[in-house]
Amino acid sequence: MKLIGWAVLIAAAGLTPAAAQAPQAQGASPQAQGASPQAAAASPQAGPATGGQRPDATLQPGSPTSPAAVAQQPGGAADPAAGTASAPAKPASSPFAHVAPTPGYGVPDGRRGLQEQVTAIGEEAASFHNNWLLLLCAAISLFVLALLSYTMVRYRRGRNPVPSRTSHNTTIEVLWTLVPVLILVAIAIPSIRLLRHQYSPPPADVTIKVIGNQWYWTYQYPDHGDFEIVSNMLKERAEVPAGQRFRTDADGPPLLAVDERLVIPAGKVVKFIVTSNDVIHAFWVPAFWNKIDANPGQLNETWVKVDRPGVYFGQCTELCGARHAFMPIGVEVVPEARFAAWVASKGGTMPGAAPQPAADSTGSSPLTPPAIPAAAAPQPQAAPPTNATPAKPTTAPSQGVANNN
Ligand SMILES: [Cu+2]
Repeated sequence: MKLIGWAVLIAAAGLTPAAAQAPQAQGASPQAQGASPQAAAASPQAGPATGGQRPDATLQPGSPTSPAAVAQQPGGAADPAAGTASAPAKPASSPFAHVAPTPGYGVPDGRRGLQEQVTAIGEEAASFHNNWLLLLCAAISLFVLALLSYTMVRYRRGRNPVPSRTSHNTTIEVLWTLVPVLILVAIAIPSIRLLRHQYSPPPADVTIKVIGNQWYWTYQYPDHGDFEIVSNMLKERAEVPAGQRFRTDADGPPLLAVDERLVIPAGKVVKFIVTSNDVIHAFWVPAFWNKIDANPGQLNETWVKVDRPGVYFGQCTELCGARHAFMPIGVEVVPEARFAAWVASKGGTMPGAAPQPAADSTGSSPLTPPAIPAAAAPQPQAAPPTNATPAKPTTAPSQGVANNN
């Protein structure tokens, strides 16, 4: 009996750590929930605790969930596995010199109203809002206020002891039916025109897959060697251990600056395919006007064409959990030559470059799957020869083609 008892104890001891780790690794809900009240009030302290279990905990179940150590700083596709070492991330991204944001563009600066728009759609929408909708709303409100005031004063009981018994007035009834209809038509025409422009994108020059995660963003560049960028919010100097990267003014304002920006070329049509790995997030960059939900299991599409190089910040705009407020979006628009340099600094290739990206070519040639990943893709994808390789192209390119139209 004693032996059996010991055996049970040992078995239990062996099982417990695994069982205990599972919930932490998955959602980290116990830790995150516990820390969340503090996190909301004082992001710094709780930040490392919850932010730490982001990619490594979910992607690599075996890795030690050392939250404080993992912290931020993924440094792109090459680094996530590194996990605990945050210092090496900096050298990886340092060859490409990022620019500082320009005040007044892409950054909230205390002004009221919409941010300065840098896309054609944004300009059209902002003009529609500022020069038409707002004026119309103001005019209607003032008219109704004036009518009410006049009625209250002119027809008050003291001045008008015998009320009118009028029950019908054809002219007024026609007017108060017709005028609202005309107003709605006057709103609908520019509104539908704007929607048409927004949802009939020109052919995409660059396609980027945007993935929301609790609570950070990943950006994949399927046309450029299929590399991936992991983007986390930068914390303040006092919030990170010595030696780790913290936010500076060149990175951007607090709560918006990120360690890895989403970099896109200026003057090109960039298609964003937006989805999520866990819950519903929303991708929103105010200066671009676009806002679209990132739903798990669904590909949404939006697009931008930004001519003005610069840095533009946005945020997740769907309440997605304890650290929803701490997953900003930083977009850097760069001239095409600098975009190519940035792609190269991330280990990617430009579409025209000598080694053809694997994602595009495998879709049309499932017969020779092993050769292409071996030549082009530095990813661990190369291992599964027949099953995994065709699976990926069939989903990704087919969506791309369908969405191109
Ligand atoms: Cu979110």
